[in-house]
Amino acid sequence: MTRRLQLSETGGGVVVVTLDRPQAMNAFDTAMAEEMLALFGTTLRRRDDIRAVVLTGAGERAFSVGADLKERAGMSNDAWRKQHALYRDTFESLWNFPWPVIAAVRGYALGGGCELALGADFVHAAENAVFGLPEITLGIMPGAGGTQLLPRALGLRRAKELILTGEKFSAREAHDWGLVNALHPPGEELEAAIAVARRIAANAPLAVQGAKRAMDGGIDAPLKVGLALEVSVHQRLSASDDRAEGVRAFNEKRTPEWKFR
Ligand code: CO8
Repeated sequence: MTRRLQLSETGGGVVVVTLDRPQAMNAFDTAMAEEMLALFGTTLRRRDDIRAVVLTGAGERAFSVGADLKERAGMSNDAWRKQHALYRDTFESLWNFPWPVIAAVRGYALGGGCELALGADFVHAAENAVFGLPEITLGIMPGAGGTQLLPRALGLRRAKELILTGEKFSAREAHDWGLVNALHPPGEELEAAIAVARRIAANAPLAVQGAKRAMDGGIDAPLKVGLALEVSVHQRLSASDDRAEGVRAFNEKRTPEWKFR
């Protein structure tokens, strides 16, 4: 079976993961979900040279159009439930990934494809990107984080309108509403995302992981709980070699050499 994901090492601790089914607009079938779960749940997690990941789709037309509706045609309820459990595990492995994940979106990001972008830490998009959660038009509802992540990205009232109508929205709207951090001419979004990933990867790795953990863990907690989480993560960094190296390098006017400890 052909591989569904391609890995490209760009150096500097940044890996690009490409959904590689352009003939199917990078639709997610079971095999793609299994590969992604293995990648984010195990393979990339175990590598000690990773500092940031860029997630993108092959071809001009789509980041991903979500679940493969051809594979799903005629699926029994039981097979559907099992596949959805796999999709959830796959997305959990992305949500819990310890390093920043940046989505570079060109073309359609629909259904699970939109949820994939929502599950990344942030998104850079081509001006031609089209987003949407059309599940409701298919007799289902978003089930890979969409009902929770879209309201957090856009606000509840706008998310309700989009999810309950299933209507698509443009890259410009996604940018204006806060889902997309930056827009680029089509074809330039990937390099832009890699450039941001490289800037992140040049920072102290424990500090990057810690800041991400504090933001993700605190955003839905009461402020006092979030602030307490920040202190506890910060205290662990205070005892790190890289904390000392950062200040030393500043005063010696040189680039720090991080040890990840
Ligand atoms: N699955 C399988 N094939 C697809 C999908 C899809 N999701 N979307 C498009 N295709 C196929 C079409 O069937 C067509 O194939 P063929 O050439 O063999 O007929 C080909 O791609 C081109 O599609 P169109 O002819 O429709 O091209 P258009 O330019 O007219 O339209 C669209 C492109 C707008 C993308 C349109 O195809 C469309 O609306 N597709 C459906 C998108 C959709 O509804 N996605 C949501 C799926 S449900 C879901 O994702 C639930 C998430 C589950 C958990 C997370 C899993 C990742």
